[in-house]
Amino acid sequence: MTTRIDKALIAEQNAKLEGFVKEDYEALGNKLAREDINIDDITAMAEEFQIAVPSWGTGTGGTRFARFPGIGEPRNIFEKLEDSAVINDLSQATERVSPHFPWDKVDDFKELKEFSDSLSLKWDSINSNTFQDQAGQEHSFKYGSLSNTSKESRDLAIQHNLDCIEWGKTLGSKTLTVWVGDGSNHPGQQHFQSAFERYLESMKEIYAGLPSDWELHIEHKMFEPAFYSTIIQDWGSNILAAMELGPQAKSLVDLGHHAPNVNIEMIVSRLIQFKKLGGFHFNDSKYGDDDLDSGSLHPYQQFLIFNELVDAEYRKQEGFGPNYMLDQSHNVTDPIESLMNSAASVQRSYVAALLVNRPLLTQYQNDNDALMASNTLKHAFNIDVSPILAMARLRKGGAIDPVATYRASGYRQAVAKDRPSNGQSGSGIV
Ligand code: LRH
Ligand code: MN
Ligand code: MN
Repeated sequence: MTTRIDKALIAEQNAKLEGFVKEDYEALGNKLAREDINIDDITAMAEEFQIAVPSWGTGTGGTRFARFPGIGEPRNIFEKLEDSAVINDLSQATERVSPHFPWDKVDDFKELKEFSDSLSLKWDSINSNTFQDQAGQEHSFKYGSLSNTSKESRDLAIQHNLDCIEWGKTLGSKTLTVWVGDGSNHPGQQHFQSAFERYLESMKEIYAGLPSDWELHIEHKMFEPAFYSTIIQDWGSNILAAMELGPQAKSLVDLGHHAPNVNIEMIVSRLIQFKKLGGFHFNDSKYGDDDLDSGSLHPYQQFLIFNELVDAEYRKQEGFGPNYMLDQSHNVTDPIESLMNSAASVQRSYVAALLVNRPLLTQYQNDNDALMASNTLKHAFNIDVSPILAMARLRKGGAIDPVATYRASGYRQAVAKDRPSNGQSGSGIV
């Protein structure tokens, strides 16, 4: 039986806060009006904003040391969808789910599509997995998948990606995201150029199987599981591969996959300029690929990334329309709460970036007025857009305070009765 959060409960919880939200919204509306910004225009854009939930993010994550499962964790893709529906019902910003195969075990894709339709959920990018061996796998990925020296292993990895495309067609997806762990752990272990050539040859076969209205997103990551070299270690190798493959191949930026202090917003700008920005995996990190909740550590960086994205929208940049997705590991929080918080955090960055006075910024840039250019961005970042986010949710039938409403619903305790822990759901290191 599918458990949902009662609309009456959402309305009851909202009723307690609605008066305050309206007061705050009016005050912010007056403040923005002084800058010639119509708050309702911004709220309408906030209502349009969507970011996909990763199916694997609905389970508790973990590290290679341990995983501490919570109660009532989803045990399969159907239960992950149920949790995703709750996230969307309350946050009204996550109508898409991004699956990961074969982590998400599916016997009948038509049945899965009917189930997601019944929850009013859609499917975002399909993630393939050739970074581990499956039970009984004949040709191992121990020494890589798409770049493996063994043709049999490469063929297996290619076929899995082609299968992902077929499954995605049934689900109504339009994107395949390929991240591989291929690389080396010892200097000299691998011939860099030959390995990259093998990777490109394999990717060309996958690209050839892509329907004409699909995109192939390549995700780079500096390290892990390989700790000396990684085949697509940064945006340089990523864009080279995407350019080699063709216009339907684009780069995907996972915020946790760069060296510390790398200027990610500038990478985003470069990819936009060359029509190669495919999408994002949002998360935050302090040390490496920590997969912390989005905006929990570097909200200004997240805002600066959206400054580039909104700038591209503003300039009507050709070929621009990236997929937004969360990719986080929730080790100590309820994943539903973290995902709702993170969706709102990313939406906040988007809305704040909409408030940047772009003609003024351009003028300061042209005048080389570094201080005022920087202040123009900071001014928008410092505006508390919470009333806009709350109003957007309220107008769409979501919760003014998603976490409080979720807690009041007792959803997790209710599903825990039907979902005895098997200690296995979720993934290890993601
Ligand atoms: C790799 C990664 C990639 C995988 C996911 C589980 O670190 O970010 O997106 O598919 O984690
Ligand atoms: Mn990722
Ligand atoms: Mn990652």
